[in-house]
Amino acid sequence: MISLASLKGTKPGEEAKPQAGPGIVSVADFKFGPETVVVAPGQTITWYNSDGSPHQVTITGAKPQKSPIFQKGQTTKLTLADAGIYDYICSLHPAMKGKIEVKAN
Ligand SMILES: [Cu+2]
Repeated sequence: MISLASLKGTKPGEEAKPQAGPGIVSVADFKFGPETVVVAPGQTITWYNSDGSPHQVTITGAKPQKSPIFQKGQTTKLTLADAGIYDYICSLHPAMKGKIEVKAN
């Protein structure tokens, strides 16, 4: 029997790669892309890991948040309710830096 996962070209434990779009950040070659993601308050931000290495998202600053560690082919998600600019790093690789801009319309 052909599993749905193999039809999508994913391996067990992997998710389908989300299409690039609002709130989607790809993690590849130890970089977050785009480096600054712009979302509305309460909009989910989804990171997709294309690297062989696990990664993680830690929002630093006044309102810290930590995502779970996510492996190759997996996503992690965070939601921020308040407008502002949030710097974040990967706690496993602190040289990896990104920014989230939460902007009310
Ligand atoms: Cu990392």
